[in-house]
Amino acid sequence: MLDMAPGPSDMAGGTLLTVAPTGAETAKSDFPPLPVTLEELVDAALACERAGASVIHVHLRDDAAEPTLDVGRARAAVVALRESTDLVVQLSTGGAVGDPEAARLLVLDADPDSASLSCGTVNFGDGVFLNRWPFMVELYRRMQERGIVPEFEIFDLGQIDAMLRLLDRFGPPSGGHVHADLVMGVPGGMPGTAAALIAAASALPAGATFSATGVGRTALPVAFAALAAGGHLRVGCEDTLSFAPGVAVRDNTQLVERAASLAGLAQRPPLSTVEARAMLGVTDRRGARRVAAGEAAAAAGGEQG
Ligand code: KMH
Ligand code: ZN
Repeated sequence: MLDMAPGPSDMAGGTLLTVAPTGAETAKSDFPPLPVTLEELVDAALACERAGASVIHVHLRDDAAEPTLDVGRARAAVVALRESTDLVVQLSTGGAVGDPEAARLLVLDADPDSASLSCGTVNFGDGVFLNRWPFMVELYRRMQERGIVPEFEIFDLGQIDAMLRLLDRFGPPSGGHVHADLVMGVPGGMPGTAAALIAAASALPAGATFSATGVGRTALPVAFAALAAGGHLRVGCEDTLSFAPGVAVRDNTQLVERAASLAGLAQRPPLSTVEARAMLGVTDRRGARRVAAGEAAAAAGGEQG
């Protein structure tokens, strides 16, 4: 008998795989595979793209491998990643715990495809990750003005209410699609459990999509729960340094490969970068720039000739 029942792939399509390769909280000296130079970042991005990633969530490091929000470095990373990969380039506006709001806003000047927008204040281990409402509004408005697609970072259930309030007061995000990333298992945030994931996913507005990442040992339970609930996956050394109990992660590619195989088992294989852009409402800024550059060159040629 033919099996005509819709399967998970019919219901939810493929899986968006985001890699978060670096983060701001782990020291290079504590975890040498962490990509911190531009060259290491691009190498990791390329390998992760080959393994199935379609989005890269980027935190920058300075020459001493310390977290930085330097706009020049951010711009260089955006340009280098666009030149070498087709990944959707998402810059973190979260930075490191304690980073000042003004510097976090300036990250948008680097002209990324997408940027993270954390939806509220949360205890973050021993620190406090501060995201005041007026700051969230400013980030959101600037992203709307500049055509930068936000990814709403949700660390706790109430933050979904803050996201809904942004949408309600200021209208849809650039690109028109709402995509949230559930960051679970942060000490102080929502736990990395299937129950918490279902509660958060159920609170999202109709038509929204979500990815999920489980920090530390919650990585696998969160990944399985996200796939079962029709969600997408974020993996990487920003969130996970242990591959299995007592076994350190080799590198970001290993985590993307594992996520891609889980997605394949769920009959929801990784989305291509083209499919990811379509889903998120991200326009290809490289294409726009190429067209603009071509038009400028043609106009200059016309003027000279
Ligand atoms: N480093 C965390 C305190 C983001 O990238 O937008 C915040 C963070 C969120 O990683
Ligand atoms: Zn981040």
